[in-house]
Amino acid sequence: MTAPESNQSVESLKDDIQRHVALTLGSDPFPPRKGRYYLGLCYSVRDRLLGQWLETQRSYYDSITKRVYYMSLEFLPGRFLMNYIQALGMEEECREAVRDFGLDLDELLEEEWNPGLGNGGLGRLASCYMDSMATCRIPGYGYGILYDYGIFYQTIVNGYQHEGADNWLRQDSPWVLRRGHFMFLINFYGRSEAYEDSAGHERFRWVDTESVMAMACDIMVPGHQNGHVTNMRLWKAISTRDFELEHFNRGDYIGAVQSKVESENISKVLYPNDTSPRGKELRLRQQYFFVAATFQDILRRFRKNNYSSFDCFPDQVAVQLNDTHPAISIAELMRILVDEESLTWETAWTICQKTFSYTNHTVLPEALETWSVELIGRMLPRHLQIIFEINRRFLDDVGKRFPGRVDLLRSLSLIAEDNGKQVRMAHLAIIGSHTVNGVAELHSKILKTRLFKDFDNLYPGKFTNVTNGITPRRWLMQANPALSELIGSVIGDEWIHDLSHLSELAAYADDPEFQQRWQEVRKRNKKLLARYVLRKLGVGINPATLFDMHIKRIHEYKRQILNVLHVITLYNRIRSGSVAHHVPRTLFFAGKAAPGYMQAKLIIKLINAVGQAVNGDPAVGNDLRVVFLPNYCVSQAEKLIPAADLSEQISTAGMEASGTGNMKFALNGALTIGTLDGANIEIREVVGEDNFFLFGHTEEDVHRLHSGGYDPVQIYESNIELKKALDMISTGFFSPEAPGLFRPIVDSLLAHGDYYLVLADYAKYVAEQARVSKCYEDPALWTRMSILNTANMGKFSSDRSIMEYARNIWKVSPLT
Ligand code: C3B
Repeated sequence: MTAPESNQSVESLKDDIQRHVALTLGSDPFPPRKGRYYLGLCYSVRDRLLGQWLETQRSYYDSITKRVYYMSLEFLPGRFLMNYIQALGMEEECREAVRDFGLDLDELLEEEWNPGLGNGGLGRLASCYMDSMATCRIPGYGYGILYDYGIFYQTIVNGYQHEGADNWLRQDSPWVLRRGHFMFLINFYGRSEAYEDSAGHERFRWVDTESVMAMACDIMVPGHQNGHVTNMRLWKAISTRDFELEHFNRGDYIGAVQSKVESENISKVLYPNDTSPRGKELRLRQQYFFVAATFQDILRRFRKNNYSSFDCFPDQVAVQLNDTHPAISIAELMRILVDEESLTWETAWTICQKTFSYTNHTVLPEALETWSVELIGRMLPRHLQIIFEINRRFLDDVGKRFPGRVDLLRSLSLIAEDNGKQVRMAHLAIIGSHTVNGVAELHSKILKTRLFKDFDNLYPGKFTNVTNGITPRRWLMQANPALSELIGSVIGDEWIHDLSHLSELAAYADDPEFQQRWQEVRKRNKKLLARYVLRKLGVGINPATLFDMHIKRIHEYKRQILNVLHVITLYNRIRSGSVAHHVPRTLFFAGKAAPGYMQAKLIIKLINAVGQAVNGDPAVGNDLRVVFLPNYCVSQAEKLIPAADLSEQISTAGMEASGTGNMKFALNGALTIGTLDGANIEIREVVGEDNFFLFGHTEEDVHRLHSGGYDPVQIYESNIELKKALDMISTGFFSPEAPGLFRPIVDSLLAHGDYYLVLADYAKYVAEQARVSKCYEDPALWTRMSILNTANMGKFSSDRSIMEYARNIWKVSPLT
């Protein structure tokens, strides 16, 4: 008698796990140990995916299809193991197999380190998009850098952020496939040399360069149960032989090793500055390194198809620039086409403009990348020449169309002159691309009407919007199995592929039985989180309280301070007994501050100090708790979000380009308290005004207040509760050991003009929070609102975003 198929597959999986433990890891499979069996399972799952991956890559070649190159200096994929298991539809099988060894799958999953190859939203978006490209069968690749050290590991010591090294590759990752045979030479420095070609034309070549090799390292990104596996290719810097030889010949052994190490530094570490680039030489090297390697790979594939001319290049290749980080691509493609392929400037430029599209992710002025002309000229001399030539032709053209408008030339130029000569990378990206998009409707509107207004006039139709999205596979199915199961039990599983199906849940919003099941799931998730917090922090929290979460990078524009002021206000009300009835809350904060961003680091200290005061005050009891969870990352978000009641999306209007955390919360049934900013606006539109807690000044108000007349001191003087909260911060109530510690925070709000308009929004925020509490006291109402949030989030699937890019920008169709 043959065993049923499932038994067979469980048995063969078990064999594979043990085989890998013994033969791949060289470990004794007995007794089964967690760490080893985790790896054995990884390799066994990977084996099952590799065939599909090879098949997918082959199908690209066979169908000679146009492919998308998603270029991003950051990716935040989160853990892979469960993602692969679910993509292959083998969760039950895996659970059973490891159970037979006396192990628990959920515990094994916790063994995996998060690849922290990104800072925050931009990197996580790139990973959601990879997931959707695979699931929607859009032919393409992700390209980036395999950093040895990802975003730093955050610990909190005495309330302060400490940064530790994130050596995620210390133990080889089972997911990274190193391709020693895909190596490209990357040049830097040297000079541009003019020469005459055989036809007597003046041409240029880049000579006397220093070089480094880029080695391809691949990570598979599977679609959901569709056999399609997309490749994410990350480059690692490897020193070149010549480089070493030069020193060896001089007998300088140590020098040879040192220069090897120095050249490999390029892919050593991710820059940890979210939204504010630092003009560091190594960062520009990283950008060009990954751009040059990627373009050699693109051209290798293009040539494989034996095209007779480059004219059809844009029919084969679409390159998406994820922010300006890869914008040097435009000069690089021009260099290849003009210098190496001998195309005319005009032909090359047409090809460029048809190939590139650019996504802008922020309007914060400090975040717009510029590189000094001096630095580019030294590191990439030929590229600087090309950038000047692009600019010369561009300004010529503008000058002809708008004679006498010197102001316009100055505002559009690729070169800014006010602060030493700087190349504006956003301008390069705009003029070298056929399409520029923002990431939410409001943000795209700001690009057109404020930041890049003159460009929009110049190129009508070039600017467009693609509202961000998130993958429902990771952010609902994987992160929230209990809710997924409940949803599946009433509307089936089609939402996994087509999130608009969630709308069928709306019919159950008032159904008492469904409401009860919904509440039970949410309660269970909150209990799981409480257990996690107890384990991690040793702090007990009560799952019956309102879970209020503010988790994202720490930045003044995200206004964690506004939240803290509300917490202090609640604290004061509880202490003074001025609220007859208080709805108990637990405040969750998590997020990293850029290591050099002192104000953000002080905010972390303040959150922890307030937490210490509140949590330790017997007068408060269980009514208010504040926890700061260290080392926020994708896996931690997956634990927090399904347990949230309230999602804090309280940035100054106009400053958060989109946000994607806001979407993850609403999808999981949390209600949002938020400003009219980024994608909040569109979330509120779909979930309905009644199911969203709105407050605060609009983007236009902000613009007006910034133009003059805003007086935070007057607000401070006239609001007793606000004044009290601020005075407590500034006089050392939360820092008795160093009373002046938090002065810089209060100074930024009072003495320095409160640029982020915290005080301007305080009263409305506190009032809206009171409405939150009131609604929470009515479980039937709250549950209805929660169900309707989930039900209406279909629009925010990254599948929808990716299909918009594919149709409107890349002009590619899904493979059949
Ligand atoms: C972020 C923005 O701050 C978010 O509003 C947005 O949702 C995401 O990008 C994705 O579009 N962002 C970032 O994480 N890093 C930057 N350098 C710029 C923007």
